[in-house]
Amino acid sequence: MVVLHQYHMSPFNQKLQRMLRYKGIAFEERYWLLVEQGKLKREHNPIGKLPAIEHNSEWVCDSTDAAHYIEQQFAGPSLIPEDPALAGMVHVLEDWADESLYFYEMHMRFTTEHNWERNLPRMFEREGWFLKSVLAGKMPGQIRKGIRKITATQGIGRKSERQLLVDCRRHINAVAGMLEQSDFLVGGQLTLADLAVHAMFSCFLDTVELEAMMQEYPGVVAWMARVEALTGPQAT
Ligand SMILES: N[C@@H](CCC(=O)N[C@@H](CS)C(=O)NCC(=O)O)C(=O)O
Repeated sequence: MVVLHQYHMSPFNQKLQRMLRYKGIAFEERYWLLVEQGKLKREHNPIGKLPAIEHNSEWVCDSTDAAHYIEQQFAGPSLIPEDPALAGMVHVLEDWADESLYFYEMHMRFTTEHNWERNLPRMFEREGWFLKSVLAGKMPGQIRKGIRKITATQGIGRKSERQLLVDCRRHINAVAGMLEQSDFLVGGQLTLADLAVHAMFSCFLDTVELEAMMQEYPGVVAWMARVEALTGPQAT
């Protein structure tokens, strides 16, 4: 049995959940609390990041490594094309989602005032009494400050909100362009690239501005529904 270890707010979870469902692989979910990060680092993953999968007592950390592991170890429809040119394109798009779009969604969801208010309750919904009891105190402010520091170091957190929205429109528009002649991003069939980009765009929908912006792109909305139909919980 595969165990999918996750932090519940992470967009990367979705990539692996959808992949496992699409391939028809049964899996258990284990959600870690923020306060358990020390244990996670000590016992399983020194980097301390999630998601990771556990299979045959082995941990594979990082959603990209886990996705490639799943692809190699399990049967079921392939999500990484054999053709090297298509596989290369899938890799580039997945990496763009993970290393660029991720920071936009993180910054927009958790640092802008109204979106922070909207997403904060969900951030703590799985935490135990300890974190919940400090919710009224400094904890949320500290987490938000921590996230600001991450996105400022990465770079996009130093941009104005107006510029971020210009960037995000360019990103959404790019995906809309790729979908003009095709139902999926690479090679006309569902791949890991779709799952990676879909995961970040789902988080875009958790912000007021990007939710509205996405509605201006019916091709992208239809593609999101297509990916959901093939890989959502109802698909298994
Ligand atoms: N490249 C990693 C990124 C995973 C990642 O950044 N996970 C975040 C949650 S969204 C995390 O675990 N953060 C905890 C930390 O940075 O200490 C992947 O694809 O799995």
